[in-house]
Amino acid sequence: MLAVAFALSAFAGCSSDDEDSPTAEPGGQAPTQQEGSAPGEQGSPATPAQRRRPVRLLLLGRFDQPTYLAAPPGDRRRRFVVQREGSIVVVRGRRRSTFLDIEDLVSTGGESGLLSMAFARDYRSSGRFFVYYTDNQGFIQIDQFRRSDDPNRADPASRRSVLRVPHFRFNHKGGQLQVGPDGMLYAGFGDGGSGGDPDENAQNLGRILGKLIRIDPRPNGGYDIPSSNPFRGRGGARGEVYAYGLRNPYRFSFDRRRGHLTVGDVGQDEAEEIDFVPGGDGGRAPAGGYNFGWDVFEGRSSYEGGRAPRHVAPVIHHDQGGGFCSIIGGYVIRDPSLRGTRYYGRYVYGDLCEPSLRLAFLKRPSAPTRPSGLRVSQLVSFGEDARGRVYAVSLAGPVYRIGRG
Ligand SMILES: [Ca+2]
Ligand SMILES: [Ca+2]
Repeated sequence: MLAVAFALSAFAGCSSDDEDSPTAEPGGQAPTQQEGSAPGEQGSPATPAQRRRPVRLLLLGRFDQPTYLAAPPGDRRRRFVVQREGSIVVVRGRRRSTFLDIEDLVSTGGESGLLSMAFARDYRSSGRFFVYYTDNQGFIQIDQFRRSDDPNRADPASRRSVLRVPHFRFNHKGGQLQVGPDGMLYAGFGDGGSGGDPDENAQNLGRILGKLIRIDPRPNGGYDIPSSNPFRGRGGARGEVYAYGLRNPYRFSFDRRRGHLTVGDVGQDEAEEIDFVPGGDGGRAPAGGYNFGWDVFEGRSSYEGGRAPRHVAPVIHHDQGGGFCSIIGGYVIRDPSLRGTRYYGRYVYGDLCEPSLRLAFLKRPSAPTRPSGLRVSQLVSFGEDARGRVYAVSLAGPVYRIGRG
């Protein structure tokens, strides 16, 4: 259902360098403090008084239809905010500038736009990063770019296509890129759109749509398929496939400490779900091969019937009757400054229509979940920076850090 609310939100884009004073949070509860306005927020050790401060939404800034936030590994200072129409803003302290502008390449109808980015594990030396967007034909495009000589600017001429996937409907465009604990690039693709997966992509291992894939991008475009991929070499299957049976895995992530995989798979008319697979020893990525069930199942309910081999049922299932419309998968919180709070080690997630951010204790077969008390309207994503700090992104403009303030 992501499309409806995306479309409703399209006119609500906000903007400008509004960097002043605490701001009322759009969900309507306590005022939100500007990030960095309190001593200790920008890196100096927290005093005992600061450690007693409540966890709140701290405003990083307002952006033009932000869709995502990320940071290069080891970069403790900068945050990169992805904007739907096709630009990336680099934020360093109170300053911000345009890192990349590819608005001429990006389409923005329906659930389209520039939807995420990911930095290569060796970004410091290679300058390589990846973007996920819908192109002017509505096809899904993953590109590689490189940083320019200026660390706060990408080189637009460095563009290389990694992967392009035809897609002919306005919805279920996927949108997430992650560099996993193994350094490989993971991407999530919707099932091709409409309702009920009419092309039967999600259960078809021969198609990229309705999947998470794992690839190893080559330095100058294209990619290799990792030898460890679960379906590599199997007849009729695409070797890129890492997990399948997905409707629209709009947001997924890995726990930076434990390697756990979590996927927020947007539901049809009944259920919104979170899928969870524990990480391997030493925080390795899960091996792959999971079938998350669509369209044999929607959430925990039977949908179209048939067989779903290797089915991994969701650990969290919300009925849409409860105000949920499009689940927004988040992150396991590993922000060291939140140790000792009920946030640390919990998985935070939310929904585009239901503004209450939720915290879950991840376990199989069912994960207990409760409201966090924090609210963000038009929630469109979470993000994580190099220090493990977690952010909530509203398509209406504000980007918040979940922190003490
Ligand atoms: Ca179907
Ligand atoms: Ca499922």
